[in-house]
Amino acid sequence: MAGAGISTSAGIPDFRSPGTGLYDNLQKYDLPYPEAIFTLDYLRSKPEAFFTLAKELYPGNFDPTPCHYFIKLLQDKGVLLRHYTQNIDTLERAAGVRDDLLVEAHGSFAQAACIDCSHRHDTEWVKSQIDKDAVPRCESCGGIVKPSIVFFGEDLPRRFGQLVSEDFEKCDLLIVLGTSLTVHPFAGLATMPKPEVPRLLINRDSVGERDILNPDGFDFIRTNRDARYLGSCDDGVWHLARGLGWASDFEALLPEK
Ligand code: CNA
Repeated sequence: MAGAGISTSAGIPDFRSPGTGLYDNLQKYDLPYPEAIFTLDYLRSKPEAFFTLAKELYPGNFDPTPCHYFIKLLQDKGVLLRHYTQNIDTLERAAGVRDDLLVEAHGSFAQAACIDCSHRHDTEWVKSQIDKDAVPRCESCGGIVKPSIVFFGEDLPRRFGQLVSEDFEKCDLLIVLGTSLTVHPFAGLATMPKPEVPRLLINRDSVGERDILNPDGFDFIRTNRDARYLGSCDDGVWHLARGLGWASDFEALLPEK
């Protein structure tokens, strides 16, 4: 399972890293609070803010990182049961992770619909509007056309709920990459493997640790079950690839510089 931290080395800011994260750099939008940019109420009142950001983050503007290619390597080795991502940048697809092995839990830019009448719109047209700094408006009712990324308060795609129980029944290792584990229900996936199943966190800082509010969180000190690599995701997956004897296969997947 992964979050924005696997894409920061591609040049896409995450939400919460102090200084570089989006939440520290949203002053130009004059938001009442940072998360407002991903709420329907704010979208209705000031759509320009979200669409300016969407233009910046639009797929096609960035390349996958070594960490994305590591996920592809797990797929090629036949050991990837599923990749759950919170990211909306579609860099997993760009690295070659197959649709059937991917759950884009917070949606993506792959579809777009009117927030009032749900009428679907062509994504190329939506992109062309965003590119020229226009708010895409529904041809049927004039409502705002939003890419199918999940806003706060919206339901996750059906596929997420459909796959979670069967996947975590089978999961025999969970790797958690580049996420602060603060956005629910996604963050709860970290507590879903069976109690004996090992969990590995690769992240800049330690997150998701066990406490009174999170009794099934990681315990890196008292158990052998949970392990952490504190550093960059790209470095962390390189350590893993070398440890597994896959360094040359990994190297072969990476595009030439
Ligand atoms: P977050 O809350 O911003 O947390 C990111 C985590 O990654 C933090 O713990 C960072 O310390 C860590 N981190 C950042 N860079 C690295 C790195 N290079 N190596 C290792 N660790 C790193 O982001 P989450 O994904 O946890 O929050 C969920 C939100 C963020 C989702 O709803 C996403 O849609 C949303 N988001 C997505 C993108 C994207 O698609 N790339 C970008 C920004 C935000």
